[in-house]
Amino acid sequence: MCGIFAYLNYLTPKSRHEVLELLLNGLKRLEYRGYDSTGVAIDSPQTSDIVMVKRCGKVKVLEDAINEHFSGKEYDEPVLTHVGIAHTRWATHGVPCETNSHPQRSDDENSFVVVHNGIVTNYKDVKTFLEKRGYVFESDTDTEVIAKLVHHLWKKHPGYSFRELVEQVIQQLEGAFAIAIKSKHFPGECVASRRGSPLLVGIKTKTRLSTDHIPILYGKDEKSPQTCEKDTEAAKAKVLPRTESTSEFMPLEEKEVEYFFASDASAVIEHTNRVIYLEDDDVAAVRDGTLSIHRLKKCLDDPHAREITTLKMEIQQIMKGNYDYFMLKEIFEQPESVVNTMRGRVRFDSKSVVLGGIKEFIPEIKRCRRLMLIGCGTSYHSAVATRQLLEELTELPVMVELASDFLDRNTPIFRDDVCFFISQSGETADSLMALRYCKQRGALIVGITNTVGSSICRESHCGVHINAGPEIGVASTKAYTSQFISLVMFALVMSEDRLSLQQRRLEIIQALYELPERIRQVLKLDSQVQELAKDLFQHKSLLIMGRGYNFATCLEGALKVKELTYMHSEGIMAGELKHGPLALIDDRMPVMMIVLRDPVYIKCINALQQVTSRKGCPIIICEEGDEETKSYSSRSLEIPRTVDCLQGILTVIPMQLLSYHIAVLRGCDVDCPRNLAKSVTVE
Ligand code: G6Q
Ligand code: GLU
Repeated sequence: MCGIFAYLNYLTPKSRHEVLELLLNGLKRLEYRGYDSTGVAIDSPQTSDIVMVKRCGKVKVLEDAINEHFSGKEYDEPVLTHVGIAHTRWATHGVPCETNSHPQRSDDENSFVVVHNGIVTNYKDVKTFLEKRGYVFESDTDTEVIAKLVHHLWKKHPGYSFRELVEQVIQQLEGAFAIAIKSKHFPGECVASRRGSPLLVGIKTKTRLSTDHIPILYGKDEKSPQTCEKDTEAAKAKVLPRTESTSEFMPLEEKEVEYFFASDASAVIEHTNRVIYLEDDDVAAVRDGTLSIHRLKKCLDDPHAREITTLKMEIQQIMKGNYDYFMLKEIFEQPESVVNTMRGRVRFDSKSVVLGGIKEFIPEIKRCRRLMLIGCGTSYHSAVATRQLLEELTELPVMVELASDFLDRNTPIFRDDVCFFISQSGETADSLMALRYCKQRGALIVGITNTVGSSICRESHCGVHINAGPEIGVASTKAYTSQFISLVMFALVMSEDRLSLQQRRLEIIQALYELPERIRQVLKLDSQVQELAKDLFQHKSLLIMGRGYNFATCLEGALKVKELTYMHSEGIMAGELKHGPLALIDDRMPVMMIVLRDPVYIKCINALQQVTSRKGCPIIICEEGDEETKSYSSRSLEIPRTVDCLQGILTVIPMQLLSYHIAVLRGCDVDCPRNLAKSVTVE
């Protein structure tokens, strides 16, 4: 949800134009995270002031405004040290408009400006507190309280450093945030922090970095607390004392250095592959080119330093290449992404499967009472898709849960439960909250994510990285098939020593081996799917029916259609047809039915007949050469045969393509569907 990008160059001359270009590029890379409005703040060339440009709409609109606003020779002059912050928003508080866009500011003079990702849940209390002290709010955002609170504390405590001020502020905030702050009173400095929302720091130096770790500096009490008055709700929150760094380590000090603060790695990879993933409540501050990471209090097991990790991501992975949209590229990447998910794990010669990230926990998992698979949206569907196989190969009860509903119900969780959290981004707030809920109750937490360094990754006891590569399109495609395969691999690991299941395992491993080629065959249906899209795109609704291993495809297909085309679509369990949905069927209602030669084939044929006898004209997804099934309709898509439990991977691809083509025909923005964002870091 939303993208933060900040850039600081120290003793590395850059003109303001170059800085702006860097900021805009960063925002473009993050645009998939939120795109209803955007903004930047940089230093003015004439004065010591901060200038901001904000616009409603996408980064392109901001770019045009910047070209108009920041013209003139002074913007070409190189500046040795400069800080710029930028934001692409996904509104939670206040409609998308210029005033509500970020950066949000402390006062008319732009003394402190902040970009924020997340929600400050106690913003009303803080606002009341500040209003009583004369602050006049101009936006409807929760974020504005952050800028104004830093300003208030700065006036009260003129001796405090920028970092200390921010430390005081985050003590007052509840909810989730990642923030980057810039101030005209602290030129050349940037302070960033996070709690619940992701944030990383990229470091670029001319020569090799002098260290692989940045020490964490822990504060110690020095003075009595006296930051906020005690007469408001906000002030009732605990105010921690001013801190001083105490550490035998030295912070990162490089002569010429550039720092990037970003919500995710895709925004920094073109500049540097050396990053630090910040943890909750870290305060990262750059002053005189020196980066230091601070925490207020040291807990028992806290580490001494944050590691500087090397990103494995390649720049091509986040470029569109020859494709019009990221989503299309990602759909067509699936023959390779599924191989990457299996690489080094499925050994086709010895017919064995090893999942390094959970290997040591397998005995514990085998002893568990039940498996719980928890996720949201597409990730939840991957759980639905593999539940049946997991039940078969693990012989354990398997519960599949939507993270939000799971939390609403206060679901009972026990120490001998194993809870899987499936999340492409690894940052989805609902899933993360559910993870913490289960962890507190002593369950074993297994993360299935696509994002190294993400919160779910870090907070799990063990996990599987699905290795699908960066997924930029808001509609999840290749992550789904890779999550699916990761869970299938887990089922194979769990059944390794079950003699009675050996035949079944061999059949699945063989099918996994053939899968990339089968996916390639399905992708060849693209032009046929495009023709079907032409039949469908002017309709209001699309029903997608199936059962057994293909029910998840119906749910996932309907989700794709809804989010990309804004058309109504519903995934229907074919067995439920006669219990209600059949009433929708007539000769005009568009219907797709998945009817494959698996154990539920006859039941699917019954459903098909129920539809055709009500004059329904379904588009059928059937197996290659299945003339009998095809004869029920004039329109069909034939997909290659594979083992029943992997069919869902092949049947979902035509649905991904169909939603894509319908969206294009309806003139929708495929990569940035309205009202959505890639990483949902708010509950
Ligand atoms: C679907 C969307 C969405 C996504 C959920 C969960 O196309 O991408 O449904 O799957 O928002 O996200 P995570 O997998 O990142 O937790
Ligand atoms: N809550 C903030 C707002 O609505 C930030 C939203 C975001 O993460 O983009 O402005």
